[in-house]
Amino acid sequence: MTVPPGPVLSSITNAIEDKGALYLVLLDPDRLKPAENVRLAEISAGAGVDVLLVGGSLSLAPRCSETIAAIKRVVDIPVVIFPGNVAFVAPEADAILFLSLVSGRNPQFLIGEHVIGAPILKAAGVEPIPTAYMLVEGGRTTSVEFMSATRAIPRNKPDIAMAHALAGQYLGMRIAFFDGGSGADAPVPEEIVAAVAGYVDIPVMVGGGIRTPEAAAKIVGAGAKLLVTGDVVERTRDAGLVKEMADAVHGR
Ligand code: 1GP
Repeated sequence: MTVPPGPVLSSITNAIEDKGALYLVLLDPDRLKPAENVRLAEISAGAGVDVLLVGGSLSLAPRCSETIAAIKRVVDIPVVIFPGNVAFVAPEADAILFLSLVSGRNPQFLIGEHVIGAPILKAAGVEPIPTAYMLVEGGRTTSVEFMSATRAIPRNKPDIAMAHALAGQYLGMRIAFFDGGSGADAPVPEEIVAAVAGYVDIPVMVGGGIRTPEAAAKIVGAGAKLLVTGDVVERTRDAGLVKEMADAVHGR
């Protein structure tokens, strides 16, 4: 029996068909207070962002649920958890990226957190979106790399990236997410994005170190269907820039 995609994944798939590529903004409850993230959510939704991600690497403050509940009261675009670990599970979210850190060899982040989290998600009714998560060297040691005790894929090894994404697809994952980590010096190379996008059948998602509409357009031009920014929106809080980023992703 094939498990059908849930409503959020279906809406994302349909929106990709419609728009070509989608723009996702990441809000981190550890970095900003709930009210500040709500403001960024409003700016994002008003500027054409397609999906909000909420999460990060640590969850030092137990604010994920509170932040998501507050965001859900003011925006109607999907709110999806981007978890660093099982502590991020929040029943208020529409869905969660059910990430397996396939670029690493740490069983905790390949399957361990998932076994703890799966029954919690089922009880909470949060849709899991099975996602192959791959770190790519971004020029500095990222929080994810340190917290997961894994190594990133070298920037000059598209063949390694391709094999990981295909393995994720063959394991049934629905998205191949390549991340340079928040604040990466440089985004995931276009060569990697193009090589993977031409090789696998699942949508390629890219994040980490994307700061300009031009950089976003290049990554989408290389074949990314889902593009994530966090840091630049958080730092600038500039609705005009968010709109320019959204337009670049949507090819306008
Ligand atoms: C990090 O891909 C996200 O996991 C976002 O990265 O904060 O650098 O935009 P930035």
